[in-house]
Amino acid sequence: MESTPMTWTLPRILGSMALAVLLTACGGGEGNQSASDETTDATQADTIEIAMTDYAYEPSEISIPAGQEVTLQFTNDGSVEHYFVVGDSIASSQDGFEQNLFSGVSITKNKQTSGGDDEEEEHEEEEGSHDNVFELPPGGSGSMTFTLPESKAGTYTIACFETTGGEKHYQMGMEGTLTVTASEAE
Ligand SMILES: [Cu+2]
Repeated sequence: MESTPMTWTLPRILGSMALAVLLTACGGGEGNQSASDETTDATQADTIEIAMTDYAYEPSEISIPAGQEVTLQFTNDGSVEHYFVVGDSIASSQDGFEQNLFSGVSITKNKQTSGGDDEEEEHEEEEGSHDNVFELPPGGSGSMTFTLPESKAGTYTIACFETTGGEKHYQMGMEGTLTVTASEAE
């Protein structure tokens, strides 16, 4: 009975020594670890919801931080197909921008369309070459996820190049402003 305190005290001492060794081991690597933790925090996903209507974007002014993964979540609340295109100045052909914001940027697209039988929609999805354009049929929703490099910092125009009644949507007010903010600016 007297030996009872000894038998549990020794393992306790050994246990706390082992713990001390573990803590020391962890502490040694802390310098590197905290640096990568900060990077993880900075790239935390951010979601911005944008509704497309006849004929506007809501909101029409959005701000996206460079160097961070951002998801734009779209819904088409209008009665016709709408496009989300971002660039500098509108080309003379009026079918797009001279320079697209997303050129050279890898984008992950995701679409949910209520009318899944629409042939035109399927065709456009398979095409996959219009990386700079996000189009949605009426009632559709979808998202695009990307990380913009710091070199893209600046102010851009958002416009819809779909035509209804002989007029481009952006000419009817379906345009907006997208600002890419450099991370050092804050
Ligand atoms: Cu439109």
